[in-house]
Amino acid sequence: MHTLLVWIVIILAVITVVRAVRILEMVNELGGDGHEDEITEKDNNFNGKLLLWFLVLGLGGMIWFTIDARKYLLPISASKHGVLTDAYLYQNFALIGIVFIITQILLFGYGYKYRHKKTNKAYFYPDNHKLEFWWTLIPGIVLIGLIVYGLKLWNDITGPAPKNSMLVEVYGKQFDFTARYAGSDNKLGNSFFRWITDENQLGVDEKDPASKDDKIARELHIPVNTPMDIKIHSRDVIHSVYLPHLRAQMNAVPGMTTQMNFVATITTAEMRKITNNPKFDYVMLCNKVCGVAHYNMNMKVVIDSPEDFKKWYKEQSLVFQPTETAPTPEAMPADSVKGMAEVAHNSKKIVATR
Ligand SMILES: [Cu+2]
Repeated sequence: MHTLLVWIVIILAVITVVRAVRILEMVNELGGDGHEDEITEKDNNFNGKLLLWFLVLGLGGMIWFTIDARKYLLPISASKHGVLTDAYLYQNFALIGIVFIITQILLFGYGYKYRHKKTNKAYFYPDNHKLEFWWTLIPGIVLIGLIVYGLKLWNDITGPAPKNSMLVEVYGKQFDFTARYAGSDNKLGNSFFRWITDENQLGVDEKDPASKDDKIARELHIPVNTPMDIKIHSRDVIHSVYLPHLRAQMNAVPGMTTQMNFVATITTAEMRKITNNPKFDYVMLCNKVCGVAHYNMNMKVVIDSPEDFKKWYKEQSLVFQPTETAPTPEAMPADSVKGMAEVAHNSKKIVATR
């Protein structure tokens, strides 16, 4: 009842205001001298000054917010290429910022300077081909330069990794990541999604000699200053392997292998000192909305000194424990063996394209 009364009062108040405005308009129409709509010199000066205020407050606000938002930025990049991509980002910011500030000053400054005055006469200047040529050519060249350099950075990160890189597979599924290290032969054993079982979560082929020394881990440990070759797979939907502190990201796409490579330069211990946060940990996040628990899909990442990495690596378990017998394509029921042979054949093709 109370709410209803409040609404009735609000509606009546609105109707009253609308009627009052209408009455005022009618009074003006009847009693005015017919020159209310004419824009005076005073109006133009006022609007010109408003443009200047808009420039000052707008630009000042933008600069203040930009400086204030620095606290939300990531700490210094912990990868070699990240330093370059950060520099590239700031070069873009600087260039866009300078052009933005100059054009806004010209836009609002001229809006004020050439506000309407009765004594002013417009100067007719339809075009200038020379000017148009240069203001098209120069930004064009600058943009092409930026894009070509950006593509080069991107290709370095996503192209083939250096020869001596450590090979690691990151396998995403709803809603976690698993890492598989290639071991001393630096070759990942053949894998295929139809070979996935409860015991063989990544569908690795036990018969493949390359899989004998593959190790599985629930944390991604990275030795510092070592080139890493990361091969990425997904079991179900599209996920994304996102390492914000390493400025690295690549989608995990079902049915194909994606890759990225990087060299980590700052260990977890060093980054804790840099960020002044003794609890700091690197993290790998899923960056694609992949389902209900997407928000919680992450993996702890540790950048170790080479000694710490060796120690940790020793403790990790092999994909196939020598004593256990995990199901293999050949150990499957007889009617599925033929299908599996085809699958194995096809998966060889997939591997061959990696
Ligand atoms: Cu995901």
